Amino acid sequence: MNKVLIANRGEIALRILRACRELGISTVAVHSEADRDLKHVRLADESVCIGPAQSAESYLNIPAIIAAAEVTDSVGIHPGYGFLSENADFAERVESSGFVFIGPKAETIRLMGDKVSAKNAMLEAGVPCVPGSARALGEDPEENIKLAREIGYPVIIKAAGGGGGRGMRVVNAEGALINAISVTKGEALAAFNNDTVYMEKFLEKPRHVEFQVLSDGQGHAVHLCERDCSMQRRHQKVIEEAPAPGITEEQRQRLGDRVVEACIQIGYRGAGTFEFLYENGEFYFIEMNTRLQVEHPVTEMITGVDLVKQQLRIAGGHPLELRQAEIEINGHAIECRINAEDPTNFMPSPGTISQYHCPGGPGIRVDTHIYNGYRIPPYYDSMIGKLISHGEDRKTAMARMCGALQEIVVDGIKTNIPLHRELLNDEGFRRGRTDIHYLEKKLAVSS
Ligand code: MV4
Repeated sequence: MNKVLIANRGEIALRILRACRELGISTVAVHSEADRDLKHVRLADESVCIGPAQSAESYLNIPAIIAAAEVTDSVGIHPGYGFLSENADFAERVESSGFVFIGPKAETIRLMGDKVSAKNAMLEAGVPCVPGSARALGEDPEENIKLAREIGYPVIIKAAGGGGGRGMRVVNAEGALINAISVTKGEALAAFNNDTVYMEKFLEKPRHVEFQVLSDGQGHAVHLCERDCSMQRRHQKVIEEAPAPGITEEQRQRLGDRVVEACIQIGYRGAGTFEFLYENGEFYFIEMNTRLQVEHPVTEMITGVDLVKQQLRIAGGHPLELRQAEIEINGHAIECRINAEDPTNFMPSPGTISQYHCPGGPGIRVDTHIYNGYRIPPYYDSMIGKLISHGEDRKTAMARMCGALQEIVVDGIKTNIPLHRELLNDEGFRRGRTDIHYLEKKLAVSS
C-alpha cells in the first residue's frame, strides 16, 4: 500500500492525508471544482479534479473516482465518512477494478446496511438487541398486532433500509399500529426502494453509547472503549465524549467481549462502530457503522491508538498487532463539532473566513481544514472542524474545552461556537449521563 487516493473532502481528507504521510504512503487528493483550495489538496502529492461542485457529480461519482485512481496508479482508496463510505456497490467496484477498498468487504457493508440482517447477525453473535421482531414484518395485521402486544407499547416501526434516524415511526397504542406500518412501508419504498420494516420496543429516554472496534478479518479483533454521543439535534451529533460517563469497567468488558466476538464471527475487516441505546443499565444494539466516524478522535485521545493508521495497516493485509490487554483507557476526551451555521436557527452559513485563531495548550487537538481567507463553499456539510480536549479526568477535559472555546476565533461566518460555550456550562451536561432528547428539550425551552 504505497499510494492512497482520498475519496473525501474537508477535515477528514486532511486527517487521512496526515496518517498516510506518517506511514510514508503517497497521497492522491480528488476534489470538485468548488474545492480547489482545500488544504489537503495543496498538501497531497497529486490531485485530480473529479467533477462539478454538486456531490452527485464529484464525491459520489464512482466512475470519476475509479478513473482518478487509474490515472494516478493508486493502490488503495480511503472513503472517509459520508459520501461513498458505506456504499457496498462502490466498495465492490473499487475491488473489481483492482484497488484496495480501505474498509470492510462489500458483503459486510451490505449486511450492515440492511438493519434487519444486521440485527439478525448480532442476535446470532450474542450481542444484546432491542426487544422486538428479529425479522421483517409480514402482511398479516393480526400477526403484527399480536407482536406489538407481546413487545408492549410504545413500539417503533423502522425501515430495514433506513438508519441514522431516517424511516422510523413511534406507535403509542394499538389503534395507530396498522396505519403506521403501512405509512412507514410507503415512505421506505420511496426513500430506500425497499419497503421492508421491522418492529422494536420504543425506548423513551435512552443514551446513545457506541463501541469502537478494529478487526483484521484474519481472526483478530479488539474494542477501543465506548463513546457517548447523546448530545445531538435532529440526528446530528453536537458533542461526543469517551469514555461514556457512568459506564463501569465491568459493563465495558462484558459488552466489549461481545462486540469483539461478533467481529470475529462475521469476519469483520477494518474499523467499525457498534451503536447501542443504553437505558436503565442495559445496552441494546441498534446499528453497526462500517466506516471511520467523525467522532473517532475522542477514542484516539483516550487509547493512544491512531485509528486511521490502523485502517491503513489492516487494508494492507497486516494482521492486527494490538492486543486487548494492551489497550488502556487514559483519562477522558470530549469533542465539539464546529459547524458553519447560525447558532440560533441552525441555518448553514457559508462564506469566507476572515480571521481564524487556533486554540492550543495541554490536551487540545484541532482537526480542521480551515485557514485565514478560506472560503467555505455552500454545497457540502456545514461541519468545518472539530475541537477535541483530553485530560486525566472528565473535569479536566471539560475545563480544557472551556478554555479552548474561549480562545478560538472564527470570524467572517456564523458558527455554533456560542452554543458549545453554553453547553460546556450547562448543568445537565456538566453532571453527565444526559439522554438523547436533552439538547432538543433545552433548545425548545430557550427559544
Ligand atoms: C430507537 C429509539 C428508541 N427506541 N429505537 C434514531 C437513529 C437510529 N440510529 C435509531 N434511532 C433511534 N432508535 C428504539 N427501539 C430512539 C432512536 C433515536 C435516537 C437514537 C440515537 C441518537 C439519537 C436519537 C434521536 C431520536 C431517536
